[in-house]
Amino acid sequence: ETEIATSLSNDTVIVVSNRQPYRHRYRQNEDGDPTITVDRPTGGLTAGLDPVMQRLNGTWIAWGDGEADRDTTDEDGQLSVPPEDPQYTLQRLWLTDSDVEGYYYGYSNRALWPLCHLAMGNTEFDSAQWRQYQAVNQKFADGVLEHATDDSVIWFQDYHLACAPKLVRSQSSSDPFILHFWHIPWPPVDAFRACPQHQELLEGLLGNDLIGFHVPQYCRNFMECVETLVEHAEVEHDSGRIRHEGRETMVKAFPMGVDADTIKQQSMNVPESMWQEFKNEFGLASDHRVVLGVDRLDYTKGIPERLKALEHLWAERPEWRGEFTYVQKGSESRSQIPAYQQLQERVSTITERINDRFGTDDWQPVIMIEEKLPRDTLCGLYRYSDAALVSPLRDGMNLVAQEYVASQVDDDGVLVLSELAGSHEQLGDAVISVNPYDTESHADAIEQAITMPETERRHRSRRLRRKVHNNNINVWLHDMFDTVDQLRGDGGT
Ligand code: GDG
Repeated sequence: ETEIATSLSNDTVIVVSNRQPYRHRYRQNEDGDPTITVDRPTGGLTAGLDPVMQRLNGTWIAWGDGEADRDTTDEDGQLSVPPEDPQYTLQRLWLTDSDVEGYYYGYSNRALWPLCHLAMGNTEFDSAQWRQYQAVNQKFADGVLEHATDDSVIWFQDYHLACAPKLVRSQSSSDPFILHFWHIPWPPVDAFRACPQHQELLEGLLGNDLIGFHVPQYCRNFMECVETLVEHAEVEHDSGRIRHEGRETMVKAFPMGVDADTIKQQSMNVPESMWQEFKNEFGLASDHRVVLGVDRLDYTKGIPERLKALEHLWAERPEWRGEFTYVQKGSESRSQIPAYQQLQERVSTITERINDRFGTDDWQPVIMIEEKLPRDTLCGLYRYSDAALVSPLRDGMNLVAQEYVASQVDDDGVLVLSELAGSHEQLGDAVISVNPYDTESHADAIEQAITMPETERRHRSRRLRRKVHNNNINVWLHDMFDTVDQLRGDGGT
């Protein structure tokens, strides 16, 4: 049971995110007639929050997209969800194509995403896109203003909505509690000050009562940015309290977890025969070992670096050729953006090079899977593969690492994890740690993973699973809403 925060009564929570938890689409049925289908939430956050919202009967505000979405909502853009058993309100906002281009594919993903991941070479700070980002933030704020009351707890998600908290704060006639969770890293001040809009972004976020990041280092970076770049802001580093324009904002780390019990159950339900079918489908011998990677095709995930480490291993230690196959589940992402197209080309080039260089008639070293897999297939891949490589160059948390751990119901898989991922803070002492930029030691780490003795594998896996279960998504929600409770108490509301 997900029991969160005592003072939250029904109807008070308003979640605001770019993506919606339910999406409608027109499809043709067997008779060729158009029917409307609904996509269930699959991502970690939407899947984790949906049951909470069902219990709290709140409102979820998000970008509605397309004809079927319009046709399933009332004239105010509202719909009760889940469709078969309505529990809370989904409030859809409509964006124009130009809004989406400027706000989503523009400022969010060409400026903020690379900036926060320190991929400075990929940043574009375009003033027209910035204006559209602000305008769309105003649309989200307008959506919130229609629902907000003194009792509301408004919960913004992520980097798409940095300006909205201040807009709501300054335009609302009521006094809601405003909370923001930032899912990606916050960069050090030396990098952040390069952003021409740094002042507005920081002030936008200071409209919140509470800002959550995954790890303490991102909190420290944020506080240092405020201290250096916002005039008259007072920062109390130890307590995480910031005073600005007569109000207080609290900054705190809440390391996000996964729904470990459900993942465990799903993995236990995947029979070994499914794994054999999977191997057949991809031409792998039944006794063949598999090393796995699961990522969006994003330049922050360190995929070329990982492939180069594998190439180094097979080149320098030929005894490993034919011994295992690397399976990369790589979902296409944000392909309208040139930096993503370049990354996709780089990944294909290196993959082809490795397969040409070492492949034989009965062994293909690297297999790429592009299609989105159903959740249980993914859990099967996690469970039955021999090791997983999670090597981001920078990553807010990385849920794949935690999902892999939660799926190890046989306690025999090994996780190789980048020191530069947020999840390394919690899992670091029981994984094989790598610096993905260091090709030689990265290759050593992969070798260590596939040669690890059984007793050590079991020992590490048990420790990791305990950590992932002890810090699951419910614990994350509890911690955050406990803090909300305390702060609301402080403010005397
Ligand atoms: C951002 C931050 C932070 C992947 N392929 C399939 C599939 N997935 C699912 C995974 C996992 C999710 O996608 C990816 O989550 P990550 O956390 O690894 O990465 P981002 O997408 O970059 O997420 C990140 C996160 O927000 C949460 O705060 O951890 O740092 O960048 O859940 O399982 N799911 C299915 N089929 C696939 O083929 N069903």
